[in-house]
Amino acid sequence: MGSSSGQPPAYPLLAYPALDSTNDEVRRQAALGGEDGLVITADTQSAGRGRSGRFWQSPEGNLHLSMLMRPVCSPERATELPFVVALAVAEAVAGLVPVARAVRCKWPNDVLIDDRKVAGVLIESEMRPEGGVDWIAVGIGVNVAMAPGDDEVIFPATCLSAAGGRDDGVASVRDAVVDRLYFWRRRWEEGGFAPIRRAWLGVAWRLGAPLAVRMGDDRIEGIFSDLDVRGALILQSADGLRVIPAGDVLPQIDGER
Ligand code: BT5
Repeated sequence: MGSSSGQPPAYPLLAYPALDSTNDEVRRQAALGGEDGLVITADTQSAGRGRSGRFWQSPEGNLHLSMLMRPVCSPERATELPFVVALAVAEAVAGLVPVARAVRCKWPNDVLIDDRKVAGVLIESEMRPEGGVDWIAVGIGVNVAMAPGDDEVIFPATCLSAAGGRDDGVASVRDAVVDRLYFWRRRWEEGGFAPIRRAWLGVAWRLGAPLAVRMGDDRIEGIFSDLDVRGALILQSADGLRVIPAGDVLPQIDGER
């Protein structure tokens, strides 16, 4: 359970060798009265998941972390949180790989190194029966030592070690992620979404360039021109501006490679 320096971490941590999913453990801990800021990690997950119930490969050597948050904002502003988290993870990752590597945020909440996905974020929450948010699970997976092969994933993946990252172990990646998470969350609470949106756009993957997005059965292409005030993706497509609240950015547009 120690931190990378051998000292106990400066934040509440429950570190497990194995779990179904760290997000599921947040749900259990929340029911037991777990407090805001509690960090849960598992060396491996048997049922690690991505968005829309997709599977998240969770081998030992990678970081699987969830933070329990008690309500941080009004429910209408929940769409802002993924960007706060992605930004924190991107900054942590950028501090761990050589500066020549391009660390970017892919809409809505993935982190890429040189066009390959190194981290994903899954945010889940539950309401109180009487209304209002009870808890939020901020789930983060960072590929530290291993990444799935290209034939196993919808978007090519990489890991910190393949990107020449410092080999200080998972605990140091965990500490860096938690540190940046606290920092960006405070920034968001104090300054609202504007500074988050600005910083995220500053490291956005393919801003100003053609992008293809899958939304349900639709595939939309256009120039990635902006992020709206709620975090929706704005594409300049052949038939005008398209505002996309949710979807998957594809690795390439038609005609590429
Ligand atoms: C995500 O979903 O990127 C969110 C992943 C969140 C994982 C963390 S680990 C800690 C916490 N506990 C959990 O149970 N989950 C969170 P999405 O954008 O839907 O991407 C999922 C897709 O990425 C899969 O369908 C695969 O194609 C691909 N994939 C699976 N494992 C991967 C990995 N380790 N690295 C890169 N891509 C992966």
